[in-house]
Amino acid sequence: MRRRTFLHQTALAGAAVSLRPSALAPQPASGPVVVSTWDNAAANAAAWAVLQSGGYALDAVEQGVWIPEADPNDTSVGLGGLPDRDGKVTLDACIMDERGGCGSVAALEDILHPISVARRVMEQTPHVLLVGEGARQFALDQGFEPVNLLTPAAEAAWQRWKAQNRYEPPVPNSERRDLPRRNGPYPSDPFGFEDQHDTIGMIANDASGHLAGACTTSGWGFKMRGRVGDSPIVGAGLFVDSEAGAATATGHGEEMIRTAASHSVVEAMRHGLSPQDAVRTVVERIRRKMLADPSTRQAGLLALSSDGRVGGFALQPGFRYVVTVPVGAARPFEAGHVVREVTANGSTTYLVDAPALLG
Ligand code: SD4
Repeated sequence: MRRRTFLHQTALAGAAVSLRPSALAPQPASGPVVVSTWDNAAANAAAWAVLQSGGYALDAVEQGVWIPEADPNDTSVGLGGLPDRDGKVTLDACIMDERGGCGSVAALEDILHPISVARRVMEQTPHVLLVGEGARQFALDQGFEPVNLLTPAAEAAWQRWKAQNRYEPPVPNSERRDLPRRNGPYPSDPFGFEDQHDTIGMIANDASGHLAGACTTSGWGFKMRGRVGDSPIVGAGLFVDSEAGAATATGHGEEMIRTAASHSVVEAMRHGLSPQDAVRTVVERIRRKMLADPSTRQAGLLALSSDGRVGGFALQPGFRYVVTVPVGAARPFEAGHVVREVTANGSTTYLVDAPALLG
């Protein structure tokens, strides 16, 4: 019996009787799979370029998230990210491989690709997490060039924010640049800034069955100096365990940290839940444990099982994700509305509107 099949069946055998596999459950993927938060199709394409040629999942997720990190128009990842309330762009990132190896950086300044610094932490130090000036010094010692990450547009947004100087959490779904801001069904932004947060969480399975994940962000726009979100926290913004699967999170990081959200999703899969049931279960838990008004928060979770099935679920409507699989492969997800489907370079990429608890 193949090892994965054995693990899957063992997990199901140990699960409660009510955990019947859904009749809609997709078949395990027959090739690589890459899944990312929000409409990060360009990042999936970069990851696919690695996976398509038989490359390593860890390289795929690292190179995939380089795309938004280097995009000055993405206002919350890497270059062009909105600064903290003192005007400094500070970055959080985490990476994990199929062995459970992990590295992360938090509150890192002046470095274009925090994900690659996180990988160096994993590969070149005995540690998991480096923060602030120590992380910056480590990056420079490793040969990363210092760059100014504060673009004129982000600085102008910060100046506008300072004029109002209201310190409140970001609006849910502010990543959705296509949504009407003022009169639509989603709450408008009290600051008048449309993109206060954004994060890419990417999880992937390569053709050899290696799982990996990466998560990178500049966090809340105009956050308190020193604030660290869930993205660099292993188990909160990202978790990978080849025996069960991988998960990543986006939205209000404090909620993810309080519930160890990504780890919880992977544990749910380990105990036999499908990826879709796992993300739903954990969003329900986040909602139950929430101290704030849930209508003011967003939590979006993605899961990829070790046999290549995908789940996505959110607290509020509006969370989207992108999945890329080989052309001709069955859809690896069982729920959600497909907004767009594009076939290119031997792959099909689906943009999926995730189901939501409050939707
Ligand atoms: C954070 N979780 O820093 C990140 C922000 C985010 O979509 O995911 N935005 O809390």
